[in-house]
Amino acid sequence: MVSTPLLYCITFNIIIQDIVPKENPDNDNPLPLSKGKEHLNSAINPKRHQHAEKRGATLSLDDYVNGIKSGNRTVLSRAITLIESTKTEHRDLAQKIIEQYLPATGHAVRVGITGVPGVGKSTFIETLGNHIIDRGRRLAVLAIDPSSTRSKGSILGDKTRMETLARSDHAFIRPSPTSGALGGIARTTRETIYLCEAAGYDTIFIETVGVGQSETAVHSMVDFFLLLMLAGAGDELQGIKRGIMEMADAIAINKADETEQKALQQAVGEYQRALHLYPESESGWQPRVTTCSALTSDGITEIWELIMEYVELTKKNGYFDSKRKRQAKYWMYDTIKNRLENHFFGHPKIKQLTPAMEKKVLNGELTSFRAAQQLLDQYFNTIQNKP
Ligand SMILES: Nc1nc2c(ncn2[C@@H]2O[C@H](COP(=O)(O)OP(=O)(O)OP(=O)(O)O)[C@@H](O)[C@H]2O)c(=O)[nH]1
Ligand SMILES: [Mg+2]
Repeated sequence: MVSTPLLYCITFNIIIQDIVPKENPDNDNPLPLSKGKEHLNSAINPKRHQHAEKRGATLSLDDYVNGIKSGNRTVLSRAITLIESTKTEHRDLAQKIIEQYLPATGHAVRVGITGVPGVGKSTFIETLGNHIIDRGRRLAVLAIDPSSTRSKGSILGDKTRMETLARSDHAFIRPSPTSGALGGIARTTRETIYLCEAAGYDTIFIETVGVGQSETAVHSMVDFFLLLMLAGAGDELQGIKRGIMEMADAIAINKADETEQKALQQAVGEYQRALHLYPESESGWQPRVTTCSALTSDGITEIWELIMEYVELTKKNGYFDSKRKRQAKYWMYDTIKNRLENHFFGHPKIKQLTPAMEKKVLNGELTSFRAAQQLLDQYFNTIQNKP
C-alpha cells in the first residue's frame, strides 16, 4: 500500500505532466480558429477580417508575443483560443506567452458587471465603454456564462448592443466560450485578463449573468463588482441571491429613463438599507446605490467616477493590492482542485465504475462514504500502476 501523501504526489505529477481538463470539448483544435468561434468573433468585430490571410498559419511564441505587444487583435484572439484549448501543447504555449508578459500585467482596472438577463448589462457596457474610451482608455470586454441561459439571440444581441464598441480600435470584445463547465471558463477568463493587459488594455469589463455561481468566480478576479438592478421588482423576482448583493461594491438601478421617479427613489432606499445590513468591508469602502440609464447615458459618468474613487481609496489604503494577492492565491488552489477533480472524474476506470456505485448508494447497499472510498482506492491504484 502506498501512503496517501505519496499518492497525492503521484496524482499531481501525472496531472501536471499531461492532464488537460476536458471543459471545452468544442475547442479541440484552436490553432486555426474554429469556424463557429471565428464567425462569432468576426461578426462582433468586423476588423478581424483584415488579418484573415494570417489565420491559417501556425504562429511561433515570438509571433504571439510580438503580435500581442503591438496590439494585433487577431493574434490576441488566437492566443486566447490557445488558452481555451483542451490540448496540452496549446495550453503550454499559452502559459509561455503569459509568462513573457507577467511583469507587465496587473495594471488594468478590472470590473465585474452582473445582473439578471435583460437588465441591460451589454447596453450599459456599450455606453460606459464609449464614455471611458473617449477619455483615452482602452477596454477589453469578456463574458462568463457557463449556463444555457445565453441563447443565440442574446449573443446576437451583444453584437447590436455593443455596436460602437465592436467598431472601436480601442476596444476588444471576447464572447464567453460557448460551452464548458464554470471551472474551465473561469480559468480561461482569468488567463485572458492577463493577455488583454499585456495587449495594452487598461480596463477590463467582465459581464456575467447574475443568476448562478459565476458571480463568485467573477468576484474573485475583479477589483470592483457592479450589480445592475431594476426598480419596482423585489430581489426574489429579479432572481438575485443575497450573497450576490453582499459582493457588490455598487448597485446601479438601470432603465431610470422608463422608471417613475418615486419607484426609483424607493428602490434606492431599499437597496441602501439592504447593503447596510452587511458588515463593513475591510476595504474601507461603503457600497453605494445609484441610478442610471444605459440607453440615455444618464448617471453613467457618475458610475465611472465612483469606480475611480474606489480604486483610489483602496490603492491608498493597501486593500487593492492585498485583494489581488488573495485572488492570486485563491486561483492557485482552485486550479489544483479543478485539475484533480477533472482527472478523477475523467478517468475511464472511474467513469466505468461510478454509475454502479451511485446505484448502490441510492439502494442503500453502500454508504456514501464507503462508495467514495472504494472509487478513490480504485483511482489511486490505477494511476499508481500506470503513471
Ligand atoms: N429603456 C431602457 N432600456 C434599456 C436600458 N438598458 C438596456 N435596455 C434595453 O433592455 C434590453 C436588454 O438589454 P441588454 O443590454 O441586452 O441586457 P443584458 O443584461 O445584457 O441581457 P443578457 O445579455 O441577455 O443577459 C434591450 O432591449 C435594451 O435596449 C435603459 O437604460 N433604458
Ligand atoms: Mg448581455
